[in-house]
Amino acid sequence: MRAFVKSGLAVMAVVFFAVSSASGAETLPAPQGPVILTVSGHIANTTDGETAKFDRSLLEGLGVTRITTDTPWYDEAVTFEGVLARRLLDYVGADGKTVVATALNQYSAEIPLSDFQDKGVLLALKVNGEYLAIRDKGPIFIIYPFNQNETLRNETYFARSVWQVKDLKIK
Ligand SMILES: Nc1nc2c(c(=O)[nH]1)N[C@H]1C(S)=C(S)[C@@H](COP(=O)(O)O)O[C@H]1N2
Ligand SMILES: [Mo]
Repeated sequence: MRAFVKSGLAVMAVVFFAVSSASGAETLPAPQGPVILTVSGHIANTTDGETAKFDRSLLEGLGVTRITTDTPWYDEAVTFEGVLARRLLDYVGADGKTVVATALNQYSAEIPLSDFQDKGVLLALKVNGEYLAIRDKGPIFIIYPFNQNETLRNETYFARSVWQVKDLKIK
């Protein structure tokens, strides 16, 4: 009887594995708190079959990284804390060429996916230890490591530094 139950479970596990790997898609844990970011478009893994929605703790669960840099938006160098954009791309299984980042005020920028993969872009949630308030460029500010790389210190990358980000679409 026990062996029967065990082998039944083993069969179910194999079937489940086959189904989940056939599409390569995973269901990600659903947000419990307020949704601050929705990722849509060409992604394999979703929270609801359609998009990947994140509350703050799901995002921070991907691992928190810091960048200290000068920027056009603060008088002095500040320390940003958040999630590396490439970690988010891996987690949602992003596959594409471009990310369209849209802000709460409907500003949007097209960002090459390669920036997120190779340029150490941070989805910043905090500045100098404090969560970014919406009135202060929160909840998410796309930040490049400007001080580490002088080729980033120009209008092209400043224009991709979207603040009040609410939505990333992978195309
Ligand atoms: N949410 C949001 N992010 C944005 C913008 C915007 O209007 N809204 N402007 C972008 C552009 S075009 C540039 S050059 C810089 C400008 O920052 P500044 O307006 O503080 O000079 O932020 C970028 N990020
Ligand atoms: Mo700009």
